[in-house]
Amino acid sequence: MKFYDCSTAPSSRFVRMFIAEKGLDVETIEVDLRNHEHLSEEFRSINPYCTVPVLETEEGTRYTSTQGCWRYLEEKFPEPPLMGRDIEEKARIADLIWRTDIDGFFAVAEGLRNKARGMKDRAITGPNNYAQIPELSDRGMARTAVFMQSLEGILGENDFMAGNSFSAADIMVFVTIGFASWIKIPIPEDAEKTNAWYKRISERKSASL
Ligand SMILES: N[C@@H](CCC(=O)N[C@@H](CS)C(=O)NCC(=O)O)C(=O)O
Repeated sequence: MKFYDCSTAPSSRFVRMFIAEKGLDVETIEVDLRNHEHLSEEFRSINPYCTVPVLETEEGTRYTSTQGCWRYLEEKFPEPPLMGRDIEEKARIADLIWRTDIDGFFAVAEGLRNKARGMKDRAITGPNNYAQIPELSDRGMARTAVFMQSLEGILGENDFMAGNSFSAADIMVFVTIGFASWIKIPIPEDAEKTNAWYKRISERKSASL
């Protein structure tokens, strides 16, 4: 397998952490997003959506989203299970991933990409250019703050986001919180359970990648 990564990008970090939690050793190819390597003809021929992560299988098939990469790896390497062990846990994890993507990850992206000087006309990832809308940045910041506050309720009395074992939902939320630091929105100080959970996840080996 080959994994197209960018060491600073949150989306490929989702997959990097997942690979590490599975204990896999995968050939990694660094894509230089800062210098727009992802928009080159060469990379377009690998992923026409011009984004990382990309996972290329031994058979040469490529998966070009975090969800596609995760699903392939989970089915191919079931241990340890990261996307649920029974029907209810699978559904709960899928719900949390969806919610975090929309209300967390995309909220941060909206906040960041609509204002950052280096992202002029790159308000949305992909092969097409879109102009920044500064008002959307303010909305993204507000939505991110609401997402951060919601985590305490999601955790409840559990040790992990989707219950009592580590899962892809923890990776999703953990990486999204790291991404939110780019727009300087931290976990609220009084969110005790969330802060304790974040510290626990940070201590995992996969979290240092
Ligand atoms: N979040 C999605 C989308 C992937 C994505 O947006 N990746 C970003 C890196 S975080 C990217 O490739 N950006 C290229 C750009 O900024 O044009 C996923 O994980 O599959």
